[in-house]
Amino acid sequence: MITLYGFGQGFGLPEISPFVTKTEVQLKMAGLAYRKQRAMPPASPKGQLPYIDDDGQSTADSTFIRAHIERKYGFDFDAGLDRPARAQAWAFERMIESHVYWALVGARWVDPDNFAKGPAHFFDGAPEDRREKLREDAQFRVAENYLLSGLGRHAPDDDVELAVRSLLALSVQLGDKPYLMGEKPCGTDATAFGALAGILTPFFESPLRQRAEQFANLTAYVDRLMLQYYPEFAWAPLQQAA
Ligand SMILES: N[C@@H](CCC(=O)N[C@@H](CS)C(=O)NCC(=O)O)C(=O)O
Repeated sequence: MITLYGFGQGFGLPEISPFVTKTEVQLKMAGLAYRKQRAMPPASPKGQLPYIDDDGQSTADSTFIRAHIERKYGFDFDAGLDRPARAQAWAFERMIESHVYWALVGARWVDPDNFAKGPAHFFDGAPEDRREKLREDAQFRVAENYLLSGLGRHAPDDDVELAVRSLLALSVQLGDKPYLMGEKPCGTDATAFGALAGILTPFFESPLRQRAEQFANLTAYVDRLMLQYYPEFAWAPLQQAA
């Protein structure tokens, strides 16, 4: 049995972390049974979530987990795609994880209002005399990573402009297809869904979310994949809200 370690529900999402969402959707795509357990990043062999335990074998990092599933269970997430299409899917994945993701981090962690209503609550259970310091330290550390990612150097507005270029690329790639690479979901759909749902969740107000909402095919895509992979989750369709 596979155990997936993640943050769990929150922020109007079935899973707080885009990377954990990616892995969870890929487990569902592969039709593998799993149980999910809450954890915090220091518990992971690589200090980040997600990680999995598969019959005593620990694998950390969403891409290595995907490789583990492909190797151990013989499931090809990109079945039906030729080599150029696989390369294209990988390039989109890297764009999402190395670029779009950081815009999401900026909106959640650096924006003071969003931080206060969201990530600050990770520390609610900490001893009262240390709680505020832990919050400040964590926000500082994430803001520093955001800066080092490159995108944070352009905050507060130009970072959104750059991220929107990537959202436009995703929107153009999706077009009026059901999935990014065609009629069937591929591995990168899990990545795109995790990041887009994380940006579009109504829980956080942000210029990034407002701009993302302008891409009607991306909002419809998130609604569709939410229903497909998390049918039990109470998600108010974005298309209705628009
Ligand atoms: N490359 C990793 C990235 C995972 C990642 O960034 N996870 C975040 C949550 S979304 C995390 O655990 N951050 C805690 C930290 O970096 O200290 C993957 O693909 O799994």
